[in-house]
Amino acid sequence: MKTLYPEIEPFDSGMLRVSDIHDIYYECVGNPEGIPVVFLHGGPGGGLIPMYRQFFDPKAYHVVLFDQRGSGQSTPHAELRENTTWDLINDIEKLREKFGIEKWHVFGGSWGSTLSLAYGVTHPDRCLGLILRGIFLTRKKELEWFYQYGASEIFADFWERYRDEIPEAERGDFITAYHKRLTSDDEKVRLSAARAWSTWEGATSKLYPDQDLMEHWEGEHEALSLARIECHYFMNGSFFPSENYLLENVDKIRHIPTVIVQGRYDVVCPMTSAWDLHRAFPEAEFVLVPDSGHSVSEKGITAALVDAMDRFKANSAAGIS
Ligand code: STX
Repeated sequence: MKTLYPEIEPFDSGMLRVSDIHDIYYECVGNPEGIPVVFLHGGPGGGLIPMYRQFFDPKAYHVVLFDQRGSGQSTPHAELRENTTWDLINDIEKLREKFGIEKWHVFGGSWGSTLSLAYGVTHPDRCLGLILRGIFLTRKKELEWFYQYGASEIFADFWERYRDEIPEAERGDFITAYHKRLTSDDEKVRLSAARAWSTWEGATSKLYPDQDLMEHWEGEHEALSLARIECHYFMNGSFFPSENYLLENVDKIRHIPTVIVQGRYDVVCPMTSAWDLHRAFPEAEFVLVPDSGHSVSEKGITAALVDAMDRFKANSAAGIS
């Protein structure tokens, strides 16, 4: 089974001004002359961790990673103004132009898969390939499953904290109730809601709950950006013009070499969405990992992603796109 490439430091990093208020942090790893890849992290609001650099053979790939608006080291932190899906797509284009890249592979999991699909249907000519993991189409039923009722039945123990943050009278609509608190003027209210929201996601991301992951999302910086930005996007239908926008537009990307990697026991983004995408986009390779939850750090998911990137590298060397 394949594992991650060794830890690696960026050969370049910096801040890029993308609006009157936002600057985004970016970093490049690997070979500056290599095959270009852009890495799209989850959430939205999840930010980068160093492990995301390690899916790519550093001799073969030039990987550009960045913290989406308000996430990670991007500033202002956890900012919701001028923060929409379309702003992020424009930022990806600004980065592509900054590095003089004509086309690149687009690699994203979870919300990163959503954003990869949205970027693909908007700029199909810029995509060499799409590598998508833990498919998330941001439809109402997906949000209800995770934030209202469904996942609550499987992770009843961790659900309590998420539930108890909200008074009973407001539990008919958790996302709205959380939004009120996450945008409160009271810093304590914001932080408490952010920690409850983010640790729910951290606790449910792996087949076997991982204490380190939960502690990571308990951190003030991480919890605030993940919770505030996710909730802001989900209150706004992720800024898509229609509920089924990504599936309705899938024909625009069906010519792009694509791999879909999905964990069967993904409770954050259940397999139905990956399956719907597979049915709508049968040309894409569909890899179902039998013993994994949602997280990119599940061994089977990591192996499938590294393998997909190694195969794209081999095809590219052989002159096959
Ligand atoms: N959020 C889906 C998503 O993108 C509903 C996601 N799931 N877990 C994550 O992101 C973290 C890795 C940021 C915890």
